[in-house]
This record gives sequence, structure tokens and C-alpha cells, in this order.
Amino acid sequence: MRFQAEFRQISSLIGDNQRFLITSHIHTDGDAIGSSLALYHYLNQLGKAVRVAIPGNIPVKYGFLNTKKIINHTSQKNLAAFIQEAQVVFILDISTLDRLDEFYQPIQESAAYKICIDHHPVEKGWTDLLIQDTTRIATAEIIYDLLRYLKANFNSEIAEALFTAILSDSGGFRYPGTTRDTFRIAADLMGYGPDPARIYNMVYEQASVRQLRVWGRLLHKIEVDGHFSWITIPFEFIRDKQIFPEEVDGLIDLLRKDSKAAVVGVFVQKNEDRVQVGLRSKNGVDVGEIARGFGGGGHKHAAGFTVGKSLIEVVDETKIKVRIASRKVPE
Ligand SMILES: [Mn+2]
Repeated sequence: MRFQAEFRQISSLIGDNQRFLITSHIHTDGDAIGSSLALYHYLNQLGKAVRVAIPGNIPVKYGFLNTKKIINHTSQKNLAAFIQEAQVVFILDISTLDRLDEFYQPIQESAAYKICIDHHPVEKGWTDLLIQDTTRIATAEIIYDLLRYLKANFNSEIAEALFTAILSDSGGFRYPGTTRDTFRIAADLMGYGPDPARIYNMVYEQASVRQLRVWGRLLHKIEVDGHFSWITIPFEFIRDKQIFPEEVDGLIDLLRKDSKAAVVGVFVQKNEDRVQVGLRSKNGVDVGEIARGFGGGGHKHAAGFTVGKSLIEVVDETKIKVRIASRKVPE
């Protein structure tokens, strides 16, 4: 197991402290939520005071993990006070610290010991301890190792949270980066109750007919440049159809089905001159590097960024960067 020294340090921090905050990224996802909840249940079992605070909306489809009761489950004022008084803060799956959004400043200013655990390439920044392993498909794999190291009492809640995190970040155990360890961990977790078919259904089969129709209209507009396929979603379309960020994730999963594509992307025009871009790689092109070139973040296989430019400019610049990055990858 990697990170023995760091895990030992976390073990003594947990022993010595009482108030813990767990946080993750805005536009949150299954890995962020599942990793946070697993750690929450563990600390809760130990009788610690622990809160989970995640910026932005929590996708409703993760409600089966009891997110409503646990995440941000306190008034803004109480949460602000808790952040200020926390002794240890865990920042999970963050990729770039800006993704703490509304919690960035209060956490940076807090006197707490700050631990960042991530499978994205991430800068240590102002955190005190960084545990980073970019070979893992999900942050939850590292949390699993940590909880095993800590000799946590695995139960169905912890196992279901971790299983959901790994299943969702690996696209149902299909994306590049899914390893033998991924399956070994998933198999071990299954022993505590998670039902993969049920969890897959919760994560991937919850679209409404309205959403499917919207995706149908957008899929009509696929554009292709070599091995890059993408869809642009103009601002007016988002406004008229009321598209939510989590629906865009579903769309990018559908785009991956293009057999000729090595990289797929969705360009969401947030307003006149702000575009949010999600990229996925299928053959080893490092989309994380492309996203960082635009000031964004992510890992090799999945990344994103937001830029203040016109839709056409962003598409053109991304197209060129994908072409250049594709040349580095053997066919
Ligand atoms: Mn992740």
C-alpha cells in the first residue's frame, strides 16, 4: 500500500482532534460525494464532530446515499461557524482548489490542518498534506486504502458510498484507468452489501423522457474534426430548454459511443462570452493537459475548463490543441 507515512499522520490527526470538515468540488459528482460520505461515516463511527460541505447543487440521483441528510445539512451560518472551528479539513477529488468555490476563502483562512486527497494532478497550494495518486480511477480508491489502513469498520453505508464513487468515475468499470485494483476493491466492497445493478441504475439510468429528447436534439448537431467529436450548446438553447449541468455529463457519455472519436467534448455557452468545456479521452490523449492549458483541470481521461471567449473561438482553439495532442499518441 502506498502512502503509509501519510496515512500514519492522518491516523494521529484523527486521534488528536475532534472537529472535522470534509469538502469537495463544485459541479460535484459520484466520486466526490461517495468519497466524502465514506470518510464521514468512518469519522462519525468514531464519535467525531464531522460535517460534509460541498459547493453548488448536489445531483438528486445520489439521494440514495442519504446525501440530503448529510451534505450541507445545516444552516449557512452554522456551516460557516463549523468551517471556522474545524481542526482538520479533508479536501477530496478537487483537481484545482478554485473548485471549492464559495468554501475556498473560509477554508483557506481557517486555522485547520488541511489534507488534500486526489487522483487528479493537483498543486499542494495552501494545503498542509497532499496525497495524490494519478494512477487511480477514483479518489475513492485512495479513501478505501486509507480506511483499510485505519482498520475502519466497513459496513454497508461505507461500502455503498465507495462503490458508487468508483462505479461512477470509471463509467461503470469501463473507462481507461480502470485497473485490477479497481475490481479487487469493488469485489471486496460487494461483500458488505452494495448491489452493482442497482447502483448502476441509480447513477446511469435516471434520465427523464424530457432529457432524452433534449439529448436527441443535441446529438443531431455533432461536429467532427478528425478523431475529435463535439457538441456545442448555445446559451439560448440552455435557457429555453432549461439544461442542468448534470444533463451535460450524460450527453458526453453518449458522445463517447462514436467509434472513430479519440476525444469527445461538450461546449456549453454560459453567456455571451463564457464557455464551459468538458473533454473525455478514449485513447490516451491527455485531455487534462489540454484543460490546464486553458486554466482548467482534470485528469488524463476526463477534464474541463471555463474560458471567457466566444463559442467559436473556444471550439477552434480546442480543435487545434486536440489535433496537436493526438499527434503524440501512437495510432
Ligand atoms: Mn474523481
